[in-house]
Amino acid sequence: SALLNVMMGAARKAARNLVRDYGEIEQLQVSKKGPADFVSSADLRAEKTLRAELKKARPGFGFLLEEGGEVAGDDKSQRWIIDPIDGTTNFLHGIPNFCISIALERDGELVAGVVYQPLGDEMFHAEKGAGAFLNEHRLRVSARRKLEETVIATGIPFIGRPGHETFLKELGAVMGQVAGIRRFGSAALDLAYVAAGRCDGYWETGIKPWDIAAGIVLVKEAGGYVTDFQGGSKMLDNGEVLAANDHLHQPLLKLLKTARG
Ligand code: 2AM
Ligand code: CA
Ligand code: CA
Ligand code: CA
Repeated sequence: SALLNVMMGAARKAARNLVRDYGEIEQLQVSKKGPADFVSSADLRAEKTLRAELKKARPGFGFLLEEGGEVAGDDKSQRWIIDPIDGTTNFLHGIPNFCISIALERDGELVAGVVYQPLGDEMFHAEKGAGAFLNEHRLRVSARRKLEETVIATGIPFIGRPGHETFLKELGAVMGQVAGIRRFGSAALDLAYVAAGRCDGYWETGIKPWDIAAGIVLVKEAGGYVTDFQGGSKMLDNGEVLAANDHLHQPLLKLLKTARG
């Protein structure tokens, strides 16, 4: 669609500089926003490009940007939710698992999402009602039903973030039941992997709207379920997310709830 083309075009443009910067990581200016929350000149430049491109194509829309915060638009009903680099720690360490994440929220509902992994040239995209895709291939969540056959992604709380004790309980409960657990370091890509059926599920807490907004659209359009830990849809508000296929979502939710006590 025209909308997705705008989003994908912006992502590709911002990605060109990211790929260049990735090869010259030592040249980047890096500062800390929190105990382990790094931001580099590459994050800021990517965000600037995304903002300019999207503004050019849809002048009235507002923004929610990881680095720039909220920017009101004339059109109060539509805003972009953007993470210019999801997986900055990976990016700065020369680990290729990072992406650009762009979602469109309309009347409080997520209606389109793009997650672009530039080094693998993997463009995940989805629009509400029109399915999810990786490049031109239609995506479908995994069909696995047996927990013991599943690979589940998660995020480990970093220094300065609460929830370490609770996470260890969750991990203890899940690791005893599944084939494997993965920690890739980009929430947006974790959700894209669930949409693609590469991972059977993903959970994390303490996550921000720009980490998951686009990925949520991908998983839903690939036939999966995404909820918070109450089974509701307040993921953007409470920062809890559990994504899985329809067979595994309930069992995983139960496991996590029991573990948390
Ligand atoms: P980021 O790279 O955009 O900051 C992985 O668990 C998720 O947490 C990623 O989406 C990552 O997004 C985010 N993250 C990693 N380290 C972080 C930190 N120190 N503070 C805030 N968010 C962080
Ligand atoms: Ca960050
Ligand atoms: Ca992020
Ligand atoms: Ca980021």
